[in-house]
Amino acid sequence: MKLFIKYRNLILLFSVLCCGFVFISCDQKEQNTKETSAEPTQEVSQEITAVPDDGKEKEEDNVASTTEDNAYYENYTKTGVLASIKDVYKDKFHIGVALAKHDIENKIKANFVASQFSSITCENEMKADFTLDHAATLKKGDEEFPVVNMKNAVVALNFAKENDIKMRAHTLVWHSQTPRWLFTEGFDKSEDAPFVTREVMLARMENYIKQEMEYVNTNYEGVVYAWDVVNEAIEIGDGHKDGIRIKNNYWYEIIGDDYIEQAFTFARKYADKNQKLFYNDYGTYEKSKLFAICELVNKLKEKGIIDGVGLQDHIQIDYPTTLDYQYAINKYSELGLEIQITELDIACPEDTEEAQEKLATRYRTIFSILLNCLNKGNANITSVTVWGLSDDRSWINKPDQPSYPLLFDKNLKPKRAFFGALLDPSVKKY
Ligand code: 9MR
Repeated sequence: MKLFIKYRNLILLFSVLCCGFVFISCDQKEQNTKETSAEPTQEVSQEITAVPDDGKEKEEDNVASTTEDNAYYENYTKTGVLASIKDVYKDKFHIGVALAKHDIENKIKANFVASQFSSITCENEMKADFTLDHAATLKKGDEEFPVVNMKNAVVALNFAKENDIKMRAHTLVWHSQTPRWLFTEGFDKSEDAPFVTREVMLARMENYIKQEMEYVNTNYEGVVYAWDVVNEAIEIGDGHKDGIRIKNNYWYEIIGDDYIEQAFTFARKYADKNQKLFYNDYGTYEKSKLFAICELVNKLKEKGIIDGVGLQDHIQIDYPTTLDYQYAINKYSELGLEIQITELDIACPEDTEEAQEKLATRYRTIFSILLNCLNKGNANITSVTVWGLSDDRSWINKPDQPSYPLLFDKNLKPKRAFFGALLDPSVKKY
């Protein structure tokens, strides 16, 4: 205490100088952003992390606010002019949407997508169930060569190419939506057909990845910017020491522990040099899963075969907590790779005004966190994709269990959630 009194003036002077320096740096950074970003990109004020009295670092006050100029909701209600979310975030990250082929074949929806999104993902059409051609594989008669046919994905690929929209390719290696015959001797479809050896399976994996990437990159150069190389390979409950999913996972059953690394190695070999390779998963904020993913990704990073982590973010209004969500983003950021939010939706079982207003606030919170992490240089977030265009098209909206989790309603009218995602001042902060 005595020492403190003795040097009190010195400490005060030092604090004032430090504050001044931080203030000038932030101001400078904001100036730089202003210079490079064209309207209507919103400005975001960065708030300082609060440290509570007990000295433990508290949840960040993730409040990114907009200025009055960015009153998107007010403007929409007065003039009917709807802001474009992709334009609002154009200097930050891609704003994407998952689409089915029939969404794109609908002209009204397609035009709307082109006006609002800068990235698309096939909701199903680039999964192995849709890209592998059994008849053509049998016809070819090569035990190591499952034949890929991208006919289900061309509608999306053409749409992206024609409209200068980028694509996330989802997904190459997954335990789900992959036909069992891919793993059996003679590509046999019978239920009890025996599996091939590890060597044959590795050859099949390479040929499968090679064909798909070469097809996309030859015919649609520059369209795909990110590949979900491996999807959902961590399942803590399965009991593997590294958390690898072992149940109902034929890739693991036949190839073994290194199937993930093998997939990334092949993907790196055939990807275009500008394309980014992602590990993608859900429940990424659950602690043991989070640590297992970080371990896995770190190993892949050391080998130079991964560029990013895809956080699916099928979340709820009150789960995970903001603190856990923020913690997870911080942890993944420490990997020093890109982060993409790949499948965002927020389950909301009610369509009442009150429930939808809460949803809007939740969207606002999530986008605030992402934006603040990006703006502070803590996280290299390059893309945020919502998993579906409108509530009626959401995978969680089922006839017996409705949900209204997305940004637009079935008539493509913007919901309050849309304005929450824009950090509109009319949407309450949490
Ligand atoms: O939205 C997709 C739905 O149409 C499919 O029926 C389902 C089948 O598993 O897959 C859904 O998408 C999933 C995505 O590919 C991976 N993460 C979870 C998504 C929601 O289940």
